[in-house]
Amino acid sequence: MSRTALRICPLCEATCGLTLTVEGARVTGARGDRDDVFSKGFVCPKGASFGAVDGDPDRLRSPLVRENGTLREATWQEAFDAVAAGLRPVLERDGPNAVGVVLGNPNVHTVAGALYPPLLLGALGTRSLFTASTVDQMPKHVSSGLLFGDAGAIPVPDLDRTDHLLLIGANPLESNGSLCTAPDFPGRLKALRARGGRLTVVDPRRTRTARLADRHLAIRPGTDALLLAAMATVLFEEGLADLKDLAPHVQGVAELRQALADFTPEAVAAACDLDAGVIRTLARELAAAPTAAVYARIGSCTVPHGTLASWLVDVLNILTGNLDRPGGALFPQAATDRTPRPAGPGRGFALGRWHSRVRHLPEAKGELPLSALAEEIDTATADGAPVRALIAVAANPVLSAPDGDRLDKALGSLDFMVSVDPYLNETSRHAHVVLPPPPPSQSPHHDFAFNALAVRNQVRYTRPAVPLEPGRMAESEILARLILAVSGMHGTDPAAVDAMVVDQTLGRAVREEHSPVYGRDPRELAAQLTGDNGPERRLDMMLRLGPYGDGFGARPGGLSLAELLAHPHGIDLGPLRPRLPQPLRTVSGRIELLPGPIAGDLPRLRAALAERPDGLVLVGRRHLRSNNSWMHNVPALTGGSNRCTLHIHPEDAARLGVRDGADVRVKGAGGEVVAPAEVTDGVRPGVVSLPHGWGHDRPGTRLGHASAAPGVNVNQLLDGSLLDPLSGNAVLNGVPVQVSASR
Ligand SMILES: Nc1nc2c(c(=O)[nH]1)N[C@H]1C(S)=C(S)[C@@H](COP(=O)(O)OP(=O)(O)OC[C@H]3O[C@@H](n4cnc5c(=O)[nH]c(N)nc54)[C@H](O)[C@@H]3O)O[C@H]1N2
Ligand SMILES: Nc1nc2c(c(=O)[nH]1)N[C@H]1C(S)=C(S)[C@@H](COP(=O)(O)OP(=O)(O)OC[C@H]3O[C@@H](n4cnc5c(=O)[nH]c(N)nc54)[C@H](O)[C@@H]3O)O[C@H]1N2
Ligand code: SF4
Ligand SMILES: [Mo]
Repeated sequence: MSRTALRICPLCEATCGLTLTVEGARVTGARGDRDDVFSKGFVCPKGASFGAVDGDPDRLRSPLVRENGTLREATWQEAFDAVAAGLRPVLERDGPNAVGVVLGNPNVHTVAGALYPPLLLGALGTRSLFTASTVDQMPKHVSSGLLFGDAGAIPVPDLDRTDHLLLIGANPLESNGSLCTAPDFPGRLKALRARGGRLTVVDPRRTRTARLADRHLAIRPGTDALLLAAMATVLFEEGLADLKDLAPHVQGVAELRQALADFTPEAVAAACDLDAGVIRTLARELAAAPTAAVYARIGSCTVPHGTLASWLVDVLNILTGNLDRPGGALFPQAATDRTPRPAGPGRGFALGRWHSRVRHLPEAKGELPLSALAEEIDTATADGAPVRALIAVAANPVLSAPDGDRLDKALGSLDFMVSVDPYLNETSRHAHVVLPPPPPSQSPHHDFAFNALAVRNQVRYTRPAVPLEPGRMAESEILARLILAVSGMHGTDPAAVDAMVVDQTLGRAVREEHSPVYGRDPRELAAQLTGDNGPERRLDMMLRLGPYGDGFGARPGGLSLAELLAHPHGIDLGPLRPRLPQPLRTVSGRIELLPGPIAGDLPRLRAALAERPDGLVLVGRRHLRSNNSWMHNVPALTGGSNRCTLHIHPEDAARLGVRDGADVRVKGAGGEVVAPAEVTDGVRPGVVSLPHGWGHDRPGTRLGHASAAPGVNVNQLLDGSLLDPLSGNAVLNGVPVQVSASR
């Protein structure tokens, strides 16, 4: 007997609604949910393979505990006993910073990953926090923090209404979009063109997205900040800067103009390897379009000037009056956002409040660079203890961060490590305890992170499609028990963690004058919460306190968990709306166009005007059927064109004597790898491309399919020294490499 169940897809940022076919405890099929208010039936090959991803036989079914050097299956009780016994002594002996936390990408795709890691960090009190953000979008957080006073305030291009999209360093036809949640991104781009809109793509590779565009500019990697600065300069020079309704909310226009004056198209053209006239045209078109948005992603962030490029994206949206207006780039308003407080000055955004121990790298948003994790473990210094224990949740930094070999060794030297991970992989193989979460079909879903980045305001919640199998533990309970273990409360009822959050949140809300529950009794409010468990009650609380909430009766008809459960295909909350000045948290209460740290970084950009790399540089790429490091174990998603090959332009291949299909040796500062060449003019001359997340050839993993076709780890070419200084983000694109035919 089969039945169907709804499940929001957690496999990328597009958050499509799926209709699963379920037989017993097994998901045997997945298609797009045609009634989903947001995705309207769209599904990609990954979503369609949900059943295979979910049912991968290599997923761990029970905890593993290390005994005499080897991992053996254990009970949950034994596993948490071992966690408490392993972590508490390190905390007590060496202090909180000796316990590191690594949070990986899937945390933004799970309910548990949204609700518990902040509590875990609070319980530990550690500053040794490393996440996937510093190999990804930290530059965007820093630029938003500086411009708007809130690192979480990220404007999203209004894909469905814009007349003009300048898309930089992103390939949504493969990635399905990032920091821009849009199910069927390809369809939305096609619709933009069909309604007469214009699409320009800037990418050193002629990607599937580039092939859809009106214009493709194959920029030299790492130089987008120069291009964008030159566009801003053209707007000023030619009198095209027009802030429109934004003007009263912005300060620093004159200072900005002066600071960017020498970045003319003529000055940047050679470094970017673009025509100065084309750069002028781009700026004029952006200004002339009825509405327009500049949007940039991985290729603009994971580069030496990542924060400046991220900042300039918003600068261009501001200078053309396109920020915060329909058709431009707007701030979404998610259903679980905090109750919007009245507009006005805030505390601003601080950077570098503390520094890493070894290289003295500044924190950003409370995080240290993932590139510094290995040295924070393997290097002793006079000030403070090294990281001696590690908690990794949904993270595989041995493959996703620079210099995996060094990190691999460092992890092997830890006194204690725990991984919350469904797989025994390159990273979790070092753990003393592995705590496996259930597969997605057995987990609830709500997009805490991505609804705040979505091109349309909407809200959806799906309960587990399949009941927890015997012996399984929900990921929220795993994380709650981990929090209790590090707090010295091992064995306490994990529901206490959620109850504490509810108490604290409601206690705060009733004291906030702008809250719908101001002055009420928190115990009376807590008694009204519904839900089957702690996470559901917390979701109910957030929804009811949030911008669309029922305010616990203060706003009848508003959102609550019950309301969401009554709408299994979701609730549409309308198109993005202008919100300024409410989101601003800067000290001035305005958009600070030229923040001090940015101004301080401009001389480095000026120096880049003269840079001309003479050798090859490396960029990454993603394949539609991939997802970072953990989907190579699913046969349905591997093979075909999804291969770990080095893309190289025919001219470079001919010059180096590299033949299509033959092995090539690629050498970088961190090491070398050998991969088959794929000669293609899809990549520009002077640039080679390898995908990331491969290199599944280390012993001691349980990845049957992936280890049979392991590929190579591109991040071994990096030594971790190249960072964007303001954000600590790793430079993963535009990295100098030497390529030679391998004999
Ligand atoms: N060279 C290069 N390197 C890159 C990038 C690049 O473009 N080029 N991209 C970077 C980017 S953008 C990112 S986000 C990072 C990603 O790097 P990571 O954050 O390390 O993420 P993944 O590689 O996706 O590994 C995720 C881990 O989570 C586990 N997992 C899967 N589902 C769940 C779950 O439901 N719960 C838990 N607890 N665990 C789960 C997987 O088994 C795996 O171990 O890689 C970065 N590295
Ligand atoms: N299929 C699939 N989907 C994914 C993922 C995946 O691994 N596979 N990962 C998910 C994650 S964690 C993220 S963060 C998103 C990322 O989403 P995207 O940002 O869309 O990621 P990419 O496909 O890597 O696109 C980055 C593009 O930047 C280009 N590029 C490289 N260097 C430069 C440069 O200096 N300048 C410019 N202008 N372009 C440059 C590359 O050629 C590449 O085409 O994708 C998510 N979705
Ligand atoms: S686009 Fe993303 S969210 Fe949608 S089905 Fe594919 S993997 Fe899932
Ligand atoms: Mo990412």
